[in-house]
Amino acid sequence: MTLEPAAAGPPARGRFVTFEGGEGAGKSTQIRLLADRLEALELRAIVTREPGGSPGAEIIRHVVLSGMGKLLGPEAETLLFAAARDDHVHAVIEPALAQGIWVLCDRFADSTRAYQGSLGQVAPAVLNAMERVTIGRLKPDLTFILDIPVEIGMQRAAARRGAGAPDRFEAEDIQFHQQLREAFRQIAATEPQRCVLIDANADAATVAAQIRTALRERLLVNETRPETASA
Ligand code: Z5A
Repeated sequence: MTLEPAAAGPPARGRFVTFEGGEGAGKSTQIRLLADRLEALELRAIVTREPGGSPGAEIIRHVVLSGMGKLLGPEAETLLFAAARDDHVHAVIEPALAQGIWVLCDRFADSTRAYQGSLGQVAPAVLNAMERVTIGRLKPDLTFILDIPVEIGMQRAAARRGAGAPDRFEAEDIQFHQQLREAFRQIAATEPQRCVLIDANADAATVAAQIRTALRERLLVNETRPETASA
């Protein structure tokens, strides 16, 4: 889907929905299913991801997932994620929302909080400062945190990867992934208005049904008419 020029008069702002969670939780699968659902409801939506989502940020994605960012140390690696986010927010996310387009984003600032904050031990003050610069007051309207036992998520990711080499984060040990799961669960518990914890240890259709229910309840999406009431 492409961004369209704004029509006369300001359109209602689009909704910003993010998907978070550990390895192999099924974020990409669920984001595609939700995009199809929104399209069926005649809601304009784009699917994007972090790190990446804009040409500049995709270059940085290559650097961090190759492991080169790790060599620079936790704070510098966090700066790389922040630089990617800054480009993505300004080039893609904000313009889409301003045109009334929904933005479905595979990972966002909660991933920095979990991976670089809880796991990488980058200080909250540093993360706060980077958020002020990159996202300002932008916050997801709704965040789905896909929760899955670590062993199952890692099995799914390994099956999808096949003979390919694990990336910088996939290569971390099981303890890292267990702590990561806890960090995401903690975010969900701390911000229940914004976050919905989804049991992702089920078949894709069952997980998608949980997501649609939460979307209906949280963002008042009317599934019987091709339009949405505002929350
Ligand atoms: N990172 C960071 O450190 N800091 C940041 O600020 C940000 C990111 C933004 C990006 O990785 C990495 O960057 C990420 C965190 C870090 N670390 N890792 N690893 P990525 O974008 O390459 O990948 P990912 O975001 O971690 O996603 P994923 O692990 O690749 O998977 P997923 O999107 O959650 O799952 P999926 O691709 O939908 O499904 C995985 C497989 O399982 C696939 O074969 C599916 O067909 C299958 N699947 C999906 N759902 C099901 C169900 N329900 N049942 C059975 N099988 C299923």
